Formats: sequence, C-alpha cells, structure tokens
Amino acid sequence: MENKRILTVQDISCVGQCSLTVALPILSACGIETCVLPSAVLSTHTGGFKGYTFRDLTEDIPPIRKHWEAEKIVFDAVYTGYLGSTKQIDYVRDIFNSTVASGAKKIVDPAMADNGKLYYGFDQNFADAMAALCADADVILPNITEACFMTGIEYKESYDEKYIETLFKAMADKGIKDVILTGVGFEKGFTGVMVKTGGKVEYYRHKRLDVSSHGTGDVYASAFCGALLRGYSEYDSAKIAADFTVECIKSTEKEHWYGVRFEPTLPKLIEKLK
Ligand code: PXL
Repeated sequence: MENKRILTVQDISCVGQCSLTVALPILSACGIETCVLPSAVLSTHTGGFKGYTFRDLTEDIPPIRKHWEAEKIVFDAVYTGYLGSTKQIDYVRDIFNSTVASGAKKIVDPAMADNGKLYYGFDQNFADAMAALCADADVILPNITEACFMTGIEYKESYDEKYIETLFKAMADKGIKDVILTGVGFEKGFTGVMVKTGGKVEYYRHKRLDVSSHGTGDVYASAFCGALLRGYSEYDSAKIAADFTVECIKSTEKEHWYGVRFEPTLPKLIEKLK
C-alpha cells in the first residue's frame, strides 16, 4: 500500500463525536497518515449542548502554515470540515495554494447547515465564502441544505430529480467541480448519495434509518476521504462511506443523541478496504 498523508482542518469538539474526534480515528483505520489543523477548540459541539466554550484558533493558522512551508511539508490531500469564520476560509485557501503535493486532492465538506437551517453562529455571508472555497476544491460533500445556502436555491423537503439537477447546475455555475450530494431520497424509507464526477451523475440508494445524529456528515466525509486516498473512485468511495455510515447509525443507541457510535463498525471498514 502506498503511504498517503492527509491534512484535515476542522474543530476539536472535546465531547460530541464530530469533526476531528471522528476524522482522525476513521482516517487512521483507513490506513492514511492523518495530520490535523484544529480550527477551534470547543468543550462540546454546538448542536444540542448549552454553554459550550469556544477557543478560536484562526490566528494560529498562518504561522503553522509558514512553519510547514519552511520545513517543506506537503500533503497528498487536504480535507476541510467545520470552519469557524470567513477568515479561516481564506487561510484554508492559502493552504490549498502552498503546502500540497502536486496532484493533491482538495476535499471540502461545507459543514455548516442541515435540515433547512444554518448551524448556530453561521450566516449567509459565511455560506457565500464557503461556496467560493468549494469552487477551489476538487470534490465537495454538501447535503441538500448546504447546497441550497451556497446557491440561493430554495430548500425543499421533498423533491424530484429535476430539483437535484437544478442544484448541480447552480453549483457548476459557481465553478464547483465534483459533488457528492448526501441525503438525497426520492422514496419513503430510502435515502442516498448523488455523485457528480466530471459530466457524469450516478445515484447510490440505501436504506434511510429514522435516527438523526450530529456528526453523521463527518463520519461520512471521513470514510469517503479514506477510501478515496486508498485508490477507490469517487463513486465507489461515496458508496463505501454510505454503507459504513448506515452501519454506524445502526450501532447508535437513542440515548447517544449527540453523535454517531462509529467505533464498533471500524473493523468492517478496515476489512472492506483490505
Ligand atoms: O460537523 C458537525 C459539527 C462540527 N463541529 C461543530 C459543530 C458541528 C455541528 O453542529 O457544532 C463545532
């Protein structure tokens, strides 16, 4: 196996099973050396806990990047998740333009919204800046809500393929390249991923479990990046990540509302990628 090194930029939510506490173990299980750049440190994530602490690390990013440049450290891929401010988005762009190996994959999960709403602390200005970062990426992993906020298209709970086509067209008009659109379901009891690579669009349908947990998108994006760096195509990586996420959700008890219990399913992911 060729050794690959990925940099992931997202927050540390000390408790809550999302962002770095999810990305690091999953990418490691995929056999990928994982370097981290924490965008902020929070006592918990922002979805359902009250009174969390938030230490913004924005101003640490440029000196960290400069040190890596001085050491000639480069990454085979950069994967960004939850970012705390528009300034951080600019600093991530500087990383895209400097500490990457030639041919490095730039993967952006515009983690900022779900179920028709932006997460606490974000506004349309942030969504516009995120759309611009997505245009600098090779592949992005939005859900439908995030795609809507980035394009100005109205969010719909139920829709047809035409609506999804409209979202893809609007993202392409913004210069966005490959898209793994998550949470796309046309029938009751099923959801799936619509994958646009180059001009090709493919759909992978899977069972919809009636549990919604924070951090599901992070579990999905981390497994996708792991499979991609192991040499799978974007479509196959999207499929592997979907099957993994469904299994993880199955292992998550109702009381474990704050995150996805992914640990019991890691051996299956390792086996799959063998
Ligand atoms: O990707 C989800 C996520 C990550 N980080 C923080 C969050 C959330 C979702 O609410 O609050 C801090």
